[in-house]
Amino acid sequence: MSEITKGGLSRRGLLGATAGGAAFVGAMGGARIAGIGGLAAGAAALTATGASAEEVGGFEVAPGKLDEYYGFWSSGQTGEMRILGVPSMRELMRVPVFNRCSATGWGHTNESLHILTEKMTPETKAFLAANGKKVHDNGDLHHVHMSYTEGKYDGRFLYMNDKANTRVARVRCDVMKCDAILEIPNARGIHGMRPQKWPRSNYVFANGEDEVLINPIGTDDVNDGKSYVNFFTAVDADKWDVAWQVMVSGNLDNTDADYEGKWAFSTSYNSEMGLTQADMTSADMDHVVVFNIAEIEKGIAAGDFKEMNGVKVIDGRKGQNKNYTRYIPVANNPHGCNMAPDKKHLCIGGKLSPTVTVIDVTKLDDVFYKNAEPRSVVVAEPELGLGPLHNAFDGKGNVFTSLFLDSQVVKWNIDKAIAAYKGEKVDPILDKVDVQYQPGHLKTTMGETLDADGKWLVCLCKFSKDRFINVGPLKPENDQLIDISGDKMKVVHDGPNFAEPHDAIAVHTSIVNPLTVWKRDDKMWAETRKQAEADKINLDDWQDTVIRDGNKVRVYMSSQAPAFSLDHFTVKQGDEVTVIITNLDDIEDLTHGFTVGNHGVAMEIGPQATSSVTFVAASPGVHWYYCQWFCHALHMEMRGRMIVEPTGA
Ligand code: K7E
Ligand code: CUA
Ligand code: CA
Repeated sequence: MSEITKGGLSRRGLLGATAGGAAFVGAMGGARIAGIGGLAAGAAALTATGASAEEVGGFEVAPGKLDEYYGFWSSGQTGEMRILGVPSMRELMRVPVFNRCSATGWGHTNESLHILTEKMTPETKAFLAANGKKVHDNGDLHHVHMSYTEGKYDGRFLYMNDKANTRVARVRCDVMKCDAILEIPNARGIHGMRPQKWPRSNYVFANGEDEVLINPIGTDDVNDGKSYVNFFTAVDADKWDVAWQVMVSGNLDNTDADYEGKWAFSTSYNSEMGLTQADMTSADMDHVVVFNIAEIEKGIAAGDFKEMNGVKVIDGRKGQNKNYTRYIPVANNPHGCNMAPDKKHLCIGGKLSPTVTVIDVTKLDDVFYKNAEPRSVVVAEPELGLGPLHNAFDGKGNVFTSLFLDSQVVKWNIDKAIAAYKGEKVDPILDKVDVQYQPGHLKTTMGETLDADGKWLVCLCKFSKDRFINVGPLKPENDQLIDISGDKMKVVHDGPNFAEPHDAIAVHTSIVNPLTVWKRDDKMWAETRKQAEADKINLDDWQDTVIRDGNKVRVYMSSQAPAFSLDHFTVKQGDEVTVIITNLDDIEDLTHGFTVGNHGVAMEIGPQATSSVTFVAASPGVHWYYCQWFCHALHMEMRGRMIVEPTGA
């Protein structure tokens, strides 16, 4: 366990991809971190820049050349989704989802507010109203996954969770914009999230991590864990509503689904239902909950549910003697939950245990229907190192597991682990490589699909410490690229990243084909179009009309580089002003913007898109508006005046 593999140190041409970077990098060769504490001694090896692409596994993508994979990254508490190129690790785009965005106006435009508020619980609406807000300003986006058809990515949608405010969201892959958000009732802290893999992503499964009082506060003892439950949610991915929920014993951490459409699985680190950390880690064993999809659907159809806040809830707690759930004991405080593309093996990261538990999902029927002992499905439990969190696959029977405490990635073989579990004298571990430092998720190219190709591994390290020039007490994280095409893993690139990418997927470019220009009739601005039709405005044509409707004023304008159709408009102090802009440019990469000075108003208007924003013109005077996306040689001159006449004038 304490063995150190110094895989490919001399080949770490860390600055190979950066232009004119510092001359040397202190590559922490044999350095590892003991626990989360200090940095162990490690003689800094000096690595020269400019290693050739061949030497470092061809990760370098030359200027003008394109990546082979789209990397879709979460961003943790930043609340957005990011698109990176793999293997270049170049950040290509940020897609605001749960956060607010200064550049695009997400969380501020009427179109985004519609998406952000459409499926909010009454409880949240009341909370926001009491706090003078329309939307939450933050989110905690841990997991991003693409929609599947028959176990393969189908390029339709990306789904993601918000742990902070108990939501799931969807990003359209044709335009790479969020088009739907759903707050999950009953549950708290949606953490683990996966789309169904087979036959297609009819469901998006979403875990509640935090415990919820069963009865209204004041009814039971709030300091007794027995007063709490947790919820597993199946979102109907097409209707974008909750299909059903299952009430479970213990909390839920990470989740995955199988490749046959039969099961979903969730790890639980708080089977104790403790309310303090000491209590949550007190037992020897926790469990993985197995959800039997067909039985749950049958139970719902047969009316075996309780309606809670408009959701059909099945009772799948321990001791129900029904076929909705089974609880499989695993070592204390498990974390990652990853289904191998061999369709057979589910790998559970031990976290507090140095092992990964391997479950053969083809044996689950016996546990549900033949009373087999729950642990009979465990076929391997290799000891891999300290702090195993997540698992990734190469499609060749091997697993890559992140070792948080050891700061390593371990490569091991499932068949060998099964043989060792049976008592054969084989070592399942094939290789270990140091990573810098403390890895969480790690992802292989196409590794969560039947197309796993075993080319690249991205390891998302929580700490970067000495890997980059010091930017102050708050450091970036370090997303490392590892070449896994050979027998030995090779770390080939360091990628600083801002708070806090937990997870990522890498999807081959052949699967994703976004538009370059919006379609004029896109449903993103359907509500705005309805209003325009009522106002007898043709949004598809040049518009420069100001419509007064009591103290509501709607300003319709279009944009074509380098001008807005209106170089000024006049409103009265106290008017509620809605500015609706259609970008009539239909050229690739010709985005305009609209910013009103000193009004906190800014929005993006993509080519052929319509965007709108509403505010109260409270301060009399002349306020300049301008285009904030560089669009033309006369971009600076693309501006105009909002004249606000004082009340009584
Ligand atoms: Cu391990 Cu939220 Cu997927 Cu973070 S979780 S690492
Ligand atoms: Cu239009 Cu800048
Ligand atoms: Ca526990």
